[in-house]
Amino acid sequence: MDATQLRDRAREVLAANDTGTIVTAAPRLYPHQWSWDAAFVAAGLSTVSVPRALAELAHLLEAQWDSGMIPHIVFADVEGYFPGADRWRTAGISPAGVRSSGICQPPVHATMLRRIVERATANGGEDARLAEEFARHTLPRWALWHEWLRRARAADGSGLVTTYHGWESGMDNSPRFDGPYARVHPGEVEPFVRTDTRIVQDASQRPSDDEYARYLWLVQQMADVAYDDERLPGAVDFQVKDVFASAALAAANEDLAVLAERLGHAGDPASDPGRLRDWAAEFREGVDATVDPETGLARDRDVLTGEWIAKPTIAGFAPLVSSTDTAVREAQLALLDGPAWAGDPRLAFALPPSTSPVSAEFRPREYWRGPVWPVMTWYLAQSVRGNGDEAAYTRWREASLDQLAEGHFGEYYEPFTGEPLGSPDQSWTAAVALEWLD
Ligand code: 9WN
Repeated sequence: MDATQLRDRAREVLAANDTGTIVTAAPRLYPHQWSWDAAFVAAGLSTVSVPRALAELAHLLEAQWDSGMIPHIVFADVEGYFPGADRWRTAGISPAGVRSSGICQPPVHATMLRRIVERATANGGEDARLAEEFARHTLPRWALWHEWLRRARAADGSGLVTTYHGWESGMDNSPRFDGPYARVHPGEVEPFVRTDTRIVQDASQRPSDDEYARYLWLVQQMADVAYDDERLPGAVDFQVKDVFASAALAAANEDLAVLAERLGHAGDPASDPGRLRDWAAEFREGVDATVDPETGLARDRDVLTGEWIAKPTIAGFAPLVSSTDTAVREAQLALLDGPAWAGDPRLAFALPPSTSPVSAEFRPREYWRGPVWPVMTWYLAQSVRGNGDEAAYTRWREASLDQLAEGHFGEYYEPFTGEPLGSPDQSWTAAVALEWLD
């Protein structure tokens, strides 16, 4: 497929996944709205229609809890995904009329909103007016989201966000979580039937049943305390400081500060740029402090054992998202382009896999244990470009477009063969194609 065909197909995919209310994360596997997917999808949509992009974010914001938490799934009124809305037991906690999960995902929203506003401002006219008005109007809501993350998940001042479930990281079964999950021993889990393995029929591309038993056990533990932020630390068997989500939060605070400065924050103390920049610094420093001097990779930390988690996964490159330390950034870029990562000569495309292809943990087809995720390539690329590294951006753009030219918009890709895996027509993959081609 050439660039024009790819762009047309990506637009078709997003239009086909558009229910009129949301763009589902994927047509069959994920028929609802996911939090970080919605942010990336909105960025891609804004290349086609700024109002449609803003509507996607507005829908997500309607599901924001009173606490400030933005849930990781906002359920549409359809069946077909497990665990569905009932299993989460969030009725009465989520806003009236909203059915949501009870956990969150990485806070990339303000970063994507800044992108959308900048694109709309460049377009001028009605696009600029709508996007700027939307951003000005919703600034306090995004600030509340960031404030909640800091208060409920990082009150220890570590500058690192605690996650209570691998799903909160968005990298569900990454080797990062093998240690913490090995220490989760599910008690009696209410019976369940998975739907994902009916849709992705090669079960080796999805998490295992053992992993799912743990996933559901944690949901049960959180639902039993009604997702009460005060009670979660005493109730949940999985508690990990997530370095990648923390980097996303650092960057998002900076991006929100830029928006507040440009658009004015109308005396709203919550979205004061100085306050947001203090938070950005707190999480940036938190992330920088995790870098392992031996490997050069950032690390998560298991809160329950106090141990660092030094696994060779793409999350180790969190400083590329948040750090302002030039030495750290340059070392990380060299590592990422080197033979243990995107420079492995066996790769079909020189793109970073989710787990190092030369590591013992690497599984080329298994979800977050090895495949290349186009959305991660793009997120890292736009981060390094924002910090002035145009060359890396251009290299990854070309390789990623070569990967996507096969036209299925896979959720993830086998690194050596380039085979699309998981769901086809994944919305955020189509969105990323539009972003690359804009
Ligand atoms: C659980 C929707 C989501 C992404 C995650 C990805 C996958 C869900 C699942 O799909 O997670 O949230 O059922 O496997 O890991 O990053 O947001 O695309």
